[in-house]
Amino acid sequence: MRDTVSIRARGGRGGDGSASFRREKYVPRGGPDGGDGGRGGHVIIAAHDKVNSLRDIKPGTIFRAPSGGAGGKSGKYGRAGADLVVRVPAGTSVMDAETGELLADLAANGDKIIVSAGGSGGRGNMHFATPKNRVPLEFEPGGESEERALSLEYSIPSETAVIGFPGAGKSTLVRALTGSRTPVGEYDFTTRKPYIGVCGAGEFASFRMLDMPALADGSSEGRGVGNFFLRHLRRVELIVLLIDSRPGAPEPEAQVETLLRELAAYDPEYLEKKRLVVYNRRDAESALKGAARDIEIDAARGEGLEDLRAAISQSLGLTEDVEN
Ligand SMILES: Nc1nc2c(ncn2[C@@H]2O[C@H](COP(=O)(O)OP(=O)(O)OP(=O)(O)O)[C@@H](O)[C@H]2O)c(=O)[nH]1
Ligand SMILES: [Mg+2]
Repeated sequence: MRDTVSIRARGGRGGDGSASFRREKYVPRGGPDGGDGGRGGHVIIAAHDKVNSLRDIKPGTIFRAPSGGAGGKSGKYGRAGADLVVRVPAGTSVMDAETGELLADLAANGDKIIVSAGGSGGRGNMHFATPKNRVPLEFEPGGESEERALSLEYSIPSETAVIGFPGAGKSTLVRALTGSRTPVGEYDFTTRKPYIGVCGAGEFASFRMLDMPALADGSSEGRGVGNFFLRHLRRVELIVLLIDSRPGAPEPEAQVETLLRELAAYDPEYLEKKRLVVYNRRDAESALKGAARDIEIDAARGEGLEDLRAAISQSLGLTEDVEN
């Protein structure tokens, strides 16, 4: 999965204006009739729901839109250069690679931005006639477009995500709640990349949930699969901290502390998101004596899932108070 890519974009050059004169019988030299050039094509980046990642965009590609056509005789306009549309998945941020400025967040299908506008068409000599100069030879050349260095960053659009220690049961939980096919395994670090599922919440609503690879002490230093996947928390509103309560696992408070520290190491703003602490494996009750807990579940047996679904729906403001 490629989540970031650097590219360049350059709109088309504008077409030149034309310098021409009417030819009329018996008139040696008619008035100026040179038309305007057409504008160059824009380079546009657009979110499209058939695109799921940035992997098809080759790093370093220069996207060049075609030039506008030159103006012609008899006031004819040059044709505009076609726009070049680069399709990206919904959830792509577009940044100016030189300044780091966020140019657009293409969050939803159809969102788009012109990243390099085509040059304007030059004016034809029609426009340059004056009472003093009836035979202007001047015309304007087409405008140039400015090449831009861009970086694209994709983070999966999802309302919620589950993070936790290796083997805490994150994938089991996301499968149980959403029916996603995220892999479940006996070994630590089974999940190597984020998986998404959709969970129904009442008749009209649903939320998306990301199953994340394990986060552990040292993920920010590359332990396990590292922490690259935390990029995909960016659009998440609510983070579910799934606590492993197997005997021998660190104390719940210590797990929460480690998870928060690892989140902050990636991006301190992540600590401002809503959180829900969930204890997996009710069968290991003894390990949890006295611990403050929001919700307990047994993901494998499907216990407590309704409470969890309700708590998430409520936190996201999805709880129905719709009549009829
Ligand atoms: N008894 C019991 N076993 C569970 C529960 N949840 C998960 N397991 C088992 O624990 C193992 C790990 O579960 P996963 O869902 O893959 O855990 P994970 O947190 O996604 O693991 P990583 O992706 O490796 O971090 C699997 O063998 C699951 O069947 C539970 O609530 N109760
Ligand atoms: Mg997993």
